[in-house]
Amino acid sequence: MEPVKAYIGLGSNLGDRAGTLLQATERLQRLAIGPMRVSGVYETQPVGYVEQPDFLNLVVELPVVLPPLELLSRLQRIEADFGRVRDIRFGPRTLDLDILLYGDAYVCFSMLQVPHPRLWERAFALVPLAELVPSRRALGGGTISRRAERLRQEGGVRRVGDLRQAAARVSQAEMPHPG
Ligand code: A4P
Ligand code: MG
Repeated sequence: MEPVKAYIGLGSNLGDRAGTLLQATERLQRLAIGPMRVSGVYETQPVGYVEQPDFLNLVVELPVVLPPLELLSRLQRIEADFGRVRDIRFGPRTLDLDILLYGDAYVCFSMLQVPHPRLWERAFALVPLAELVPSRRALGGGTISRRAERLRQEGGVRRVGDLRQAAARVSQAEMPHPG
């Protein structure tokens, strides 16, 4: 099978969000056949269920030779490994992994639709995706970058730096004061 670039959206709004995302990207790298690219990290207001903490979101580009459903099941295994803290039903989650794009393919199974059906309306997915593939076509015409810019203006997403910076900042804040 020819390698395909899959774009995975990561979200976390429970526990050590940046640490979880850093570890999750390390797990994702192991699914790839070459180096992955990683967007910046964004702090985003919750969409859908609004009574929950803010998310950290980012997107990775993963060169894979896994068919779509196989990729989904690998992602679900990773989610489950991080999901043990998830105890509130329908509540916030330690880790959410979504397949946003799978090459140029349209995938439509009952358990998997790609491009992700809600991608085009969601700044928390589209703004980081636009860092990786700005000039790709978006649904309804125009580029991903144009569409992301329009969504960004509605607010609710703020770039907080790259992943390693974000993770380092958290662990520093949690370090006890000297003396
Ligand atoms: N599924 C179908 N298509 C896909 C796909 N392209 N990628 C199915 C991944 N999964 C896909 O997902 C439910 C089912 O979707 C899966 O079993 C799979 O077969 P889930 O992760 O169990 O549940 P969920 O994520 O809560 O549901 P859903 O409907 O996927 O929600 P979303 O759309 O993922 O939204 N606000 C901010 N700011 N940031 C966020 O990251 N995330 C959500 C979850 C809501 N609000 C958010 C964020
Ligand atoms: Mg999901």
